[in-house]
Parts: sequence; structure tokens; C-alpha cells
Amino acid sequence: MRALAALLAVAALGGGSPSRAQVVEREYTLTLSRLHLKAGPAIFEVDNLGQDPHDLRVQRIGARHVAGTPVVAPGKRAELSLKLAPGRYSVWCSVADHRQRGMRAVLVVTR
Ligand SMILES: [Cu+2]
Repeated sequence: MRALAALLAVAALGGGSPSRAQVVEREYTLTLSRLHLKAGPAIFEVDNLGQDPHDLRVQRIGARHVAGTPVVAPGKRAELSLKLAPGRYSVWCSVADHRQRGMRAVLVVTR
């Protein structure tokens, strides 16, 4: 019975297979392949196609926790795995003043 409850919980999260979104970073843009994701496990693939180092920060608006990648060198890639709750998320690059220069986006997560 407990196993069944666990299975149902996984099914409610979308079968456990993570949603994926690509994040392309350049000077000074941050482009998400999708601005809407389903709640549950997600993997962000960060591709730094710029000339400078960049990173990725993800924070649910109103929450304290900030998730992120290490700095990604030009031409390199990183992945960030997260469990997303429904809500609106700020997504940005935290290197120097890149956020103010335009490396930011808002992501919407729904049930
Ligand atoms: Cu940056």
C-alpha cells in the first residue's frame, strides 16, 4: 500500500522524467527555450555561447533559496537539476552586472 502511494506521488509529478529547458547565454542576453514548465523535476542545460564567463541563478519569486551553476567558461555547458514548485521564477546571470545588462528572464511553473 505504501509502494502504491509512492507510485501515485511520482505519477503526480509527471512520471518522474524531468522537464528540460535550454538556456543560451551571450553578452548580454539569456534565452530560455521554454518560458513555461510543469512542476516537478527539471534540468536546465546552460550553453555559454558568449565570449565571457557566465553562470545561471534560479530563484522562485518570494522564496529565499537560490539555485545555480558554477561559472561556465565561454563555449562550455553546464546542467542544473532542480525540483520546481508551481510559481514564477527569476532566472539570471550573477556575474558582474550582467543581470542589469539584460541577462535575466522570468519562468512560469504550473501544476
Ligand atoms: Cu553573464
